[in-house]
Amino acid sequence: MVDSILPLKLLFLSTSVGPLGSGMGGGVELTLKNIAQALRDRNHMIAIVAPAGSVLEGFPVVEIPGRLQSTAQSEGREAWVAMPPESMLANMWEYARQVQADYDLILNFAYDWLPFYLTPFFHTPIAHLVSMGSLTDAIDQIIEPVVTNFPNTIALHSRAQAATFEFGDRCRVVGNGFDLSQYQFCAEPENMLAWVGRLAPEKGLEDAVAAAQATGIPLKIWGVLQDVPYWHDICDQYPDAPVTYEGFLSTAELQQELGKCRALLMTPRWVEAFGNVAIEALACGVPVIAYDRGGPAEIVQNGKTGWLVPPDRVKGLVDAIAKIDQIDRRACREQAERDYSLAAMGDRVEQWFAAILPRKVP
Ligand code: HBI
Repeated sequence: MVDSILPLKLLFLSTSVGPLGSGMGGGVELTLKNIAQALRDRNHMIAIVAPAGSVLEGFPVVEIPGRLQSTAQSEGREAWVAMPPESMLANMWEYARQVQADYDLILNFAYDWLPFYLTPFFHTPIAHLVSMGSLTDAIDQIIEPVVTNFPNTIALHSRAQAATFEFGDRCRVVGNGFDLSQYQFCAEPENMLAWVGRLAPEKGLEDAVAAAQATGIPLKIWGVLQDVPYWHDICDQYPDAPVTYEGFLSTAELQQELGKCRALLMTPRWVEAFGNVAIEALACGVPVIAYDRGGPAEIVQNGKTGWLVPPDRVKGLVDAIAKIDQIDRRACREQAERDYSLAAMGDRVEQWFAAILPRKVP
């Protein structure tokens, strides 16, 4: 517990692209849940606001109706800000405006223009946890004045993500944290590889499939099938690859299956802001083979908890797979416990909030 932080009343505003529990919110769904747990463990009061249909076990959710935002990463740098009729995001922030006086701090998880634009209009301080690297000029340009006029209120997950924004050096890097009691260590894997994430072009799944074909080691794929034509193209391109799509599993089911794998392959085409799945794998004792870019490159300890390979080259993946048995699976679990537990993340988030809020004299 950071000494200057008394129990706070916190309002969490979730991602705008899918209900909590649907998987469409990607890593943010898990991040929001883990931060809520870490802070509730420290006696803070959390209220969560999210799209209608959201479910988060253990937490009441204020469900907001309306049409969801389109995903920011599927637009271009020049994309205009788009708001649908009956916007869920607008409804969410109208709710926040009405109740803001009941809270010490609002925490925004949405990667959208509106929350940043509204920040100066609110009385209650707003903190923003930005979930992706720089994607569009419009979003960069609306975040920058918040960085300047509301110091310490913008946090990111990794230094690599920060480096994609020209104002990145003025943002806080908080990593992430997980309830490691939900992840069982597996010492003896089966002969298979894992790939976990939204099946979408920015995730580079085709390289993992090519590596499975080259090594002949079966590859299990878990995650939301977000881009069906993309997946069908991969299947057409690698008809004989030993790969199976295993669907989108809950954390409990995923960690059970993931733990049985010899390694997790991470093949991002973009600067992955963090790479939650890398921590989930390490927590199960599963080494991570990742392209040397983005968040995973700051997580994987090359040669100790996995291998970092030159980006976008399947040969690097194949070479790393050949030497995966050099990695001690126990060292993987130990790294997760040291750096990415709920307690470690709770400390970082409390320190972040203490930097934003006026010191509350007890
Ligand atoms: N796109 N417009 C928009 N808003 C979000 O909150 C958002 C997104 N794309 C992806 C996303 N959030 C989450 O999947 C992050 O975890 C990446």
